[in-house]
This record gives sequence, structure tokens and C-alpha cells, in this order.
Amino acid sequence: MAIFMKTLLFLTSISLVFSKHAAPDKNSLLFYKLISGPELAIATGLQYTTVVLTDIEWNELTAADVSSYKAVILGDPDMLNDSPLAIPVMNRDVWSPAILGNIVVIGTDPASHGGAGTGADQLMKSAITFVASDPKTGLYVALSEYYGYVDDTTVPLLDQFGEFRVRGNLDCYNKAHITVHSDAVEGLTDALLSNWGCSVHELFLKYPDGPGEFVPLAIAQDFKDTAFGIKEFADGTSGLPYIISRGAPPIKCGDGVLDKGEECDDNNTVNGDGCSYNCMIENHGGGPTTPTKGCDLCDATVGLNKCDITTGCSNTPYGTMCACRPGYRAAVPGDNIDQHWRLQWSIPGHEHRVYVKPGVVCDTLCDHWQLGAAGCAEVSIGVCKPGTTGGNTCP
Ligand SMILES: [Ca+2]
Ligand SMILES: [Ca+2]
Repeated sequence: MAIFMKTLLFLTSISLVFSKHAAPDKNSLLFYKLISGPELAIATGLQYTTVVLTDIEWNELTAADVSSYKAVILGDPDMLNDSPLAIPVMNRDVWSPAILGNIVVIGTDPASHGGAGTGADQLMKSAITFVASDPKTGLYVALSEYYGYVDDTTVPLLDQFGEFRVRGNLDCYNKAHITVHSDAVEGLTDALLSNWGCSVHELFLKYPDGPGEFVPLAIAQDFKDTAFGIKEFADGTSGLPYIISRGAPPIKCGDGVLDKGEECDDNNTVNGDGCSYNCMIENHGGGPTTPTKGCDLCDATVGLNKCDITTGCSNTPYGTMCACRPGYRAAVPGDNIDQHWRLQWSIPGHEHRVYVKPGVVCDTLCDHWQLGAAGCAEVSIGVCKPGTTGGNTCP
């Protein structure tokens, strides 16, 4: 019994240590005291429970503590040219792994441009709401002017998520442009982000940008110095990102049409189905978990063409494929993408066409064959990569 009691006491003390800074409720946001900034007042106004930790308390955080919050908010302390984030940097390997939800990183100083009705105020509101909206723990970081006078540097605070490089020492950029379609920019416009008397303090030269990772949320549009590597966007704009996000889909991503900068567009902004929320092909190089995504090509050479007689070997942006006659598909379920599929087209007009694996018969009328472009909508869209050769190797 004595041993049992001792064990119980020991376990209780462990759990007390481990839950010392857990969220008090399911609606809580976690702030770091030195830089709580105007974001703290905004979060309170948005009816979140706010918890502000001192240096010592922040140092005691466990990953489990962090996971119990809706989001971590590292706000803008305003008018600081040096980062006061030494403590969050020191234990970044503890709290970063708990951040599995939406992220917004802001390369400017909304605190100095805030106040009711301003774009800065709306940016903080929308970004906080967005990072707190994911069921998993999110992260909001304002880099303020920490790197405003540095040419090119890494961002240690974020390095658990990948390599980030920013640069300050910029001309005064005032023409901002939003490059996502997302709740993260709810209520924001280009005009609200522009003309802050220098809207941009840090540009992101490098950040993890693979499938499911970070995307530009807003850019310094028409950035002039091409030495930094200008990015072009699906809506025809160009520039360099100064606000980035994980979780906000790029503009035009998810509309089912393959646009500039998109590797794929499967008509959704969901990860894990072969085409990520940011329109990049998942699982490059295959592997056992790669979903089969059709895309089999045919050889157009006379005598080598293995397409069934009900189909024809036709050109597509992805290579030559066995095309069914308009309005027809194979006699298999619409989502049997190994046998038949439709394609993404950068220029609309062929969305109705169904393609099949060489040898597959195309003798079944589509559900709504008389509807033209929407006639074979029951057949899934294949996530194909241009230039693929050979059978079923895509993506
Ligand atoms: Ca698109
Ligand atoms: Ca998807």
C-alpha cells in the first residue's frame, strides 16, 4: 500500500509538472509576455481566452502544453529592431513540433500601423482567427522590424519547420497584393495592405515550399530588384512574398484548372489525395502509399498503338493518351482512376474528355453525356505530370 501511495504521489507530481501551463479551456491562445503586442487586445476582443507566459514560464512549456492551445501568438512588440525572442528561440525544439495547424508569418510591423479600421488591425484579426481555426495548434508570428536593417539572414525561431531566410534593408514598398484565397485574408484587400508608409519590412527569400508547406500570402508587387528572384503568380502578378502562410490556398488553386505555378489542381484544397492544398504533386517519386492516379500514355506510332478500337491515341498536355469518344467512359466506377480519368487543362474546353489505360474499352455513356463540358463529371480528375512516359508512373 505504501509503495502504491508513493507511486501515486510520484505520478501526480509528474502530471502536475507536465500540465503546469496547459490551456485552461478549449478556446485558449498562448502568448509570450515580452511581445504580446496589440494582438493580445485583439484576441481578447475576439473572445479567445488568452494566456500570457513570462520567460520562466515559457521555459517550462512542454509540447503537450502547447498542443492544448488553439494557437501560439508571437505578436508584434512595435518599434523594436532586435528580436526579443531569445526564450522562444531557445526552446523552439519543444514547442515547434506541437504546431501542426495553420501558420501565418508576417514580415512587417502591424503594431505600428494598427488602430480601428486599419488594414493592419484587420490583418492581425484575420490571421489570428485563421491560425486558431484549425483543429490542430496554429502559429502566428509577426517579425516586426527585427530584420528591417539586415541584408539576408536565417530565422532561427522558425528553423524547426525548415529553412527560412529573410532580408530587410529594402526600399519603401507600398504596393501589396494578396496571393491566396482563404479565410486568412478575410476582410483584407490589396488597398488595406498597401501604403502603410512602407508596407514591407522583411521579404522571404527562402522558406519550405513543398507540397502542404508554406505559400506566399501577400507580396510586394512589382518588386524591382530581380536579383532576389521574382515569383510569378497564377493571377498574372509578380513580386516577392512578405507574408507567408501554411494552410491558406494559393489564388486559383482548387478551381480544377491548371494555372501558372501549379503542378496539379484536383478541384480541392485538401492534402493527402495526390495533389496538396497548395497545388503541388504529393509523393514525388512514388512509394507504397502513392495513390494510383491513371495518366497512362499510349504510343501514337502505327502498329504500336495499344488503344482499344473504341478510343484514339490523342495529344494532351501530359503526353499521348487513349481518348474515349466525347460522352463515353469505361464500364467501371467513376473513381477507378487506374482505368479511366479526366485531365486538368490550362485552357478550358476539354474537361469532358475521358482517357483510359491502353486496352480499356470505352463503351459506356457518361451519366449526363448530353451536358457537354459537364457530361462526364462522375469520372475523377487524374493528377498527371507533364512529360510522363510509360504506364502508370505518374505522379
Ligand atoms: Ca488552378
Ligand atoms: Ca487535393
